[in-house]
Amino acid sequence: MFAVQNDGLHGCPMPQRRFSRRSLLGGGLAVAGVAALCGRGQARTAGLPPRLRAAAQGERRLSLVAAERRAKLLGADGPDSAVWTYGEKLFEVVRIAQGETLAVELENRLAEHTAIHWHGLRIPNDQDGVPYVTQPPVRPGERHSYRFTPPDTGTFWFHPHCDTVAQLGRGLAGVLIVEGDETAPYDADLALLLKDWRLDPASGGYLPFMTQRGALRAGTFGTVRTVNGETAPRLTVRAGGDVRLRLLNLDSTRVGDIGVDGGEAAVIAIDGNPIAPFPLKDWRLGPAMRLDLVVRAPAAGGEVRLMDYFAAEPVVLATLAGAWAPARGKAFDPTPLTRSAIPEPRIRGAERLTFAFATASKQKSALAVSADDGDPLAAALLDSLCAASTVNWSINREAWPVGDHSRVPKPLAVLREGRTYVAELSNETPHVHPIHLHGFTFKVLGSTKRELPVHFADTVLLTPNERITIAFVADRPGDWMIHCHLIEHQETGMMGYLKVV
Ligand SMILES: [Cu+2]
Repeated sequence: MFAVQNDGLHGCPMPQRRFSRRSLLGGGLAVAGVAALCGRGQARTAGLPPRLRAAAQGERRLSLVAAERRAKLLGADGPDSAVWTYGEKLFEVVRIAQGETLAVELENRLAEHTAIHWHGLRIPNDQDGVPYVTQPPVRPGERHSYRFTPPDTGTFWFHPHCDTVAQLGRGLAGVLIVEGDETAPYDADLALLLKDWRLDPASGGYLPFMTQRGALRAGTFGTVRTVNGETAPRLTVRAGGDVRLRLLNLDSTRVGDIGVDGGEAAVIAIDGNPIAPFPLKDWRLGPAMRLDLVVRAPAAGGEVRLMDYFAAEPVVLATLAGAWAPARGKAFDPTPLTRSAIPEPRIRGAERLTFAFATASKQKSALAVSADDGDPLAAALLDSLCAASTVNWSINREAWPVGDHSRVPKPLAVLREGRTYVAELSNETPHVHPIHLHGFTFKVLGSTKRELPVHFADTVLLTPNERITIAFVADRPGDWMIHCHLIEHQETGMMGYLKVV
């Protein structure tokens, strides 16, 4: 059993000079072990870990070993907790450049099968990481390779797709940053990973990840809120600098209402997709969603706080503390990021789809077509890790079935490759549902309830009784999952798939 390093982003003295782009991106600003290194007088500060070493021209190799390790999630004096991770860090943060190929070797040292879904990446269906649907599960002791070239820049993540409530609940997730969108260098570039843990504070052990009460309502919340594995970390940044914050909601349940207190902040990307910068007031960040911000760091000795305003009592997620010589005196005016070439939906003449997200009635949940012999989906439904544990929720009156019968769902829709689809996502419940479509980056066109900027995303939050219209080009064939990313909803029926042929 290994102890993992929390990605503590505690600041330490940074060299008294302006960072060049090269020093920012070149890997000198390692995060891991920052606190230990500071005491020896080495200059380190908050930042992303180094890039992977190039294995060959244009290729980066990544080795991930899914295993149980130990981590300090309840503070230095608290008991250890067992976490499931892909490596020696609590969350692996992987950086590659746009155009590079990522070659991943996953080894499963867990006691149950797993796989890796690459959330938000527009990659071929056979690399999408959904057991039985796009690949066989990776059994304990087995290895599996992934190889793909992410087409888009941005802030992405990866996680398992069966028994997610327990595997992600124990921390099995990582971050993939595809670089190449910057038009001007930032003074710091930080990934902030938001995740709660269902821990018993006395023992450090886990409370049940799923409860019937939670699964039927807004989900079962964690007891310990962390950012990069720490409670309300304090990050030292250059006074007056422009700090890129990549926020990732890796939690299974928690919806944040993200704001910044004490300084200026602008939204520059949503789910990794650049958007014309606009001032951050507050932004609902549901499970699996990402938000890239630029925040103007405070003057030396000052503080800017990253807040969650969702609860009646606002929560400080992290504090940026200004230090050292001021970086720049210019007014706060973030430059837009460079956009990737996401296919533009052609709305005129597009085919219309509707997806209703609702509770499941008992009769409706049994509405499924008979299994074909040899259909891999039939196998999925006999595997308790991948079938629904019970049925509470549905999409278009169909629920992802439970494992005690041999019926498989048909696709929610069959789409023609290359065509544009406009889909209305309709929340017929009094609960929030962060809806994720695999494989496609869709354009959010509008909401019946909220002012939303038109933006590209892979996950969109449906608030109670809200309808949101999205559009996308179905440009790659395969079976693509669509589901709620509130994991207890996903695992109790709110999941289906679209077949693109
Ligand atoms: Cu949901």
